[in-house]
Amino acid sequence: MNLRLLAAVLALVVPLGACDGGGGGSPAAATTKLGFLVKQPEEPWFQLEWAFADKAQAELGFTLVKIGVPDGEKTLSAIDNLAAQGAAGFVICTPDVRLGPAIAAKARSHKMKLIAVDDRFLGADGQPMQDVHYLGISARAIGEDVGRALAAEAQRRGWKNEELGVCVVTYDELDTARERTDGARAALRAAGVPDARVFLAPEKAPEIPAALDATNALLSQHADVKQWLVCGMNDNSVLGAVRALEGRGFDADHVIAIGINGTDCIEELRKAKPTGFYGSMLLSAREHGHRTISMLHAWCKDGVEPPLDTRTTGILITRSNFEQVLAEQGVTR
Ligand code: FCA
Repeated sequence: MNLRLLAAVLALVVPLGACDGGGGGSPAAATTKLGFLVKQPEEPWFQLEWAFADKAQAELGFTLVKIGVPDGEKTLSAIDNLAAQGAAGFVICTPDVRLGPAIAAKARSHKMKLIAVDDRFLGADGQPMQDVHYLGISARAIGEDVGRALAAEAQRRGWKNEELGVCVVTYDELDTARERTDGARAALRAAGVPDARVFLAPEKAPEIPAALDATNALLSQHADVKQWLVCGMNDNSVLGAVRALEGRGFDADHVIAIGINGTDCIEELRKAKPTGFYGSMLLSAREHGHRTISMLHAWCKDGVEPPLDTRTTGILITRSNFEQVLAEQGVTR
């Protein structure tokens, strides 16, 4: 609590102090204001992106405005609001990738710079907007890592590829989600798991309750399966599936589930009694929060344009190494 308070106080004080040193003019005139808009501010992943953006603010001396944008209306009014405050640009994880053209047009109308993070904008033609600067994960490769890790652990336990079931919690509306689960499926196939053992559970939203519902529907159809592998687009999708499996009596000995993010499963991995949630691909919230806003800052302040497309990697964390890796990566203290 005290640390949080200290962080809040620093966030207010540091930008003014920092720009006193570098700007030359009055502090208010020299400070660049930047926005960071995220679709699900309640998700630990996005809270960490913000926390790393806060660090960049403290180091570089700009003013950061963080806004949660759960829907299209809130997104467009948040951009107007930023413009009214004199912001020079913003980083955004949009609540809907099809808002891309509207967000880009609004940024242009206000002469604001823009970087999309995590979820890539789609144009009116349904294709990624390649002219909008983007930083996201190497979704296919990270999904493949999940598939390989699932297959390796199943093999270690002596599970038979022809008998186990794979529950793939899909969210195909989002390219980065589809690429992740497609990658996992491809790696499982390459490891010898027959396609006929792979079952899809489409979730309505990338959230625990939606994944739980989707998995329950799937499990009703496959009551004969005794050992399950689980993958999905992120930790919450996989956690929902693990909860559904627990509801039907499947414990850690009968489930191997691997998430993506690594930030939304910390409590799960800390549980004294292991659950079916075996591990996660830890993404770099530092790159997504600190690097995006730093690139935006350099672009707005010094005219240094960032690369159009930047991709980040992941690291597998399990119960045996997560505390150490999370601490090394600056996710936990
Ligand atoms: C998407 C997901 C998040 C996170 C991010 C990198 O936005 O919804 O949970 O995985 O990509």
